Amino acid sequence: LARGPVISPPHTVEGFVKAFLHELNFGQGVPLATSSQTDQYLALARTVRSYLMARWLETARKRRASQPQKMVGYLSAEYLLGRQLDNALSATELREVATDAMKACGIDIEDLRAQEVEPGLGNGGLGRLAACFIDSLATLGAPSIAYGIRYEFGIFRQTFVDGRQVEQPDAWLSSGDPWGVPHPELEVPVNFGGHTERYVGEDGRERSRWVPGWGVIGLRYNYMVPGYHNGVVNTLRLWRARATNAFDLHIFNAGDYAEAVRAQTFAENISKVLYPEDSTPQGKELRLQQQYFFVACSIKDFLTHTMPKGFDVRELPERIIFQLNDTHPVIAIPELMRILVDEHDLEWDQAWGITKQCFAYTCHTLLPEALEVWPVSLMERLLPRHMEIIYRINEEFLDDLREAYPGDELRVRRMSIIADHPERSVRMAHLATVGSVKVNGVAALHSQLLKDKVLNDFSELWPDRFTNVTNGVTPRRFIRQSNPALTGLITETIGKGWVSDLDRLAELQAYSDDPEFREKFRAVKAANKERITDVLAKRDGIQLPQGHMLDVMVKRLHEYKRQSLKMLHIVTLYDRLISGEVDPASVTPRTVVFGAKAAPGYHMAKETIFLINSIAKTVNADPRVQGRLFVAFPPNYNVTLAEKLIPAADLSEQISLAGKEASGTGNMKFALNGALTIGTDDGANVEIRELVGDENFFLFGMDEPAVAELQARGYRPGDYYESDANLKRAIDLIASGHFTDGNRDAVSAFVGDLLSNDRFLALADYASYLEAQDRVEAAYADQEEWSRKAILNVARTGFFSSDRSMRDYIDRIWHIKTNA
Ligand code: 26W
Repeated sequence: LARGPVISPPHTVEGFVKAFLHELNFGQGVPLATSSQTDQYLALARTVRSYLMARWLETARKRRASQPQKMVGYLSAEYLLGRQLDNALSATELREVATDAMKACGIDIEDLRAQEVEPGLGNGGLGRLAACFIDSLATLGAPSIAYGIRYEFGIFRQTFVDGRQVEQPDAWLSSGDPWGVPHPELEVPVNFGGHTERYVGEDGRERSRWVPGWGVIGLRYNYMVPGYHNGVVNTLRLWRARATNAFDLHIFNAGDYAEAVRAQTFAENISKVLYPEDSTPQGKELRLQQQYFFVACSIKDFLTHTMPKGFDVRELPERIIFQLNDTHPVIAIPELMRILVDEHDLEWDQAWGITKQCFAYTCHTLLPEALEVWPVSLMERLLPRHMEIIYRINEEFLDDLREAYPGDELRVRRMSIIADHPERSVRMAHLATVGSVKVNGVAALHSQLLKDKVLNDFSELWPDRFTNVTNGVTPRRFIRQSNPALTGLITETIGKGWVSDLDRLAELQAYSDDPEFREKFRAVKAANKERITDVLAKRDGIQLPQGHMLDVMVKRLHEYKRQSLKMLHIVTLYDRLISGEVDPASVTPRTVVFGAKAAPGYHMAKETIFLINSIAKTVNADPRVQGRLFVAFPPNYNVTLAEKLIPAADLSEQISLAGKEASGTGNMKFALNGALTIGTDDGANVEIRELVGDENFFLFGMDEPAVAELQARGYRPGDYYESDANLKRAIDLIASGHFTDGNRDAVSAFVGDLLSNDRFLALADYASYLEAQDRVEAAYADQEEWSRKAILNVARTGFFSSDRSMRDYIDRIWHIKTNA
């Protein structure tokens, strides 16, 4: 029995009620009669968790019993998970049982669902992508483990005070962590600081030894990642930092109790908070500590707990591939070298041969300022042995380069892992590229630009190392859970199975001309609009007008994404209406919804938030545009809100400057939920347009070569302002203080930057954007045609399932076998 299958609580209402009451009574310690909604939510979550746990143990047992298989270790500093309850219920087919069980206890499960605080352990695209990927890996039954950090505070909660962003801490753990399974007994020591020593071993070989200055302990928390309807439950393992006993003992013995407690806090700081920057790394010491902390814990954990005892490290490349989610975990490369050379006593060359095969690197950006670099001085202080190892990796790499490109010292310097200017520092993207089997971008255009621009020297040297894997999103969360109405319609039309085989959406194409199907499709949209109306009323007291086209722009606030261009469009629409230039009855009523957090230190982004709020306030209060134009900016856009908002959208705004958005994943979610895209030729927009067809996509703006050419010629935003009357009127209206209670000073910096700098060429694309928006209005006026386009967007975007992305990684990068 001990080796047999794990016993799960029965999948019956009675069984579930029993398990729930057990959790409520003996976990929460309250009787049903006096329990609060928090008690009930926690007990429900733990009940569901016990069902997951049974499958999790079973998955682990099967893997142990089968032949040793190569695994993937996904290393990511961020996982933007979103709420867990719904996902767990639908993956395990427990939704009905749980709903009925709660009803039997006199509880509406909806009320409990609303209690859950989402774990927001990520900033935006990169973190959400990691969450979609682990969902797909479990659904594919891929042998994998995901590693990250259990931040005590996730992405800040955004509030608006007088239209300006104010950040509040996200204490997501304060009402308990029912999904996390802690293992405090499994401590992983992690060292920092100190110095290195040279010594000669018995064999006469010279070696280096790290004498660390201090250390912390990593505590393991497991989160279960259920596959969809396949019984598989994988692991997301997040690390929490704690002080070592030796560390405090030492100070306690010195008699300084308060100092010892302070030391404890110092160590715990490492997993305290997620850095809210998602493009400009601050080069903060604590961030490097976080990176090394979780990477060291993860590799150690893999080698000591996942691999059998006494296993030969020379076999590592047949047993593991670590996927590096951007450069944040790249310190893993020198860390594995250190383990092989210093702890397993391998020769350098042999260790390097192994290490190079154990990593693959995904780059998620094209902005030069987003590429991480760490000052050598900081590295030497915090990780002296790793710095030594990086020096040696670089030396040998530069030797090879000089051989390959004799006399081309300029190229050698460009490619060096160590930069000399403006400060001696380690270029993490270079280290990642040198130490990986594959380097990939996240959409076709992005991967091409990586090869041609950002990492051009490297792709010339190693053309086969570079590849593309276009991003994807999980249809479980972003269609099935978030859009039950559409899910119902799809299933009744093409049958089951599409949720884990999204290419089957293509079968919907046949219905795009069917009037009855179109009617039902519009009813789905209308129902989702009603739902978001309720949500925003309850959540924020926002009263959305009804019967409008819903135009949505949700993503992090960044200049390259060009929320400011959307703003100029709104001001133009408003100006047309108040100037009497257009007949109000002839314009399509439109509600624009924004959602965006700005990095707390990003001044321009915060000014943009203030301006959007100012415009919203003015527009919504102006009787002249009532019923025609409305602007909503609900604060604290997160995964939970996205799940309600995206299914209701008619129009998806994907308007980044061409060549700047690596991929985008929101764009995919909108298309899959039947919104049409207005977008530039950027990131995955390119592939969306190719798939849905030109006639079902509103393209505008310069493409990447045109952008490059204009910038080479010298871009002068003022010229566009002077020569385009619409643009001039919009900017003048903002500058006049019309939206800021007459206060021109409040907008002068913003307007000044737009007119003299405009780094992301918003003014250059304005006319084209306006023209495309006019095409949108005309198209929307014909609801039959619009429905056809929207249906075809759903039918033709099955490619963007993250299941397909994961299969791509599996087949072309990882070379692992799945159990499915
Ligand atoms: C502070 C340093 C830093 C720099 C970059 C932190 C985080 C980043 C991320 C790479 C930013 C990010 O999330 N990039 C987005 O990744 C998505 C998933 O691949 C893409 O779809 C988005 O286009 C890209 O902006």
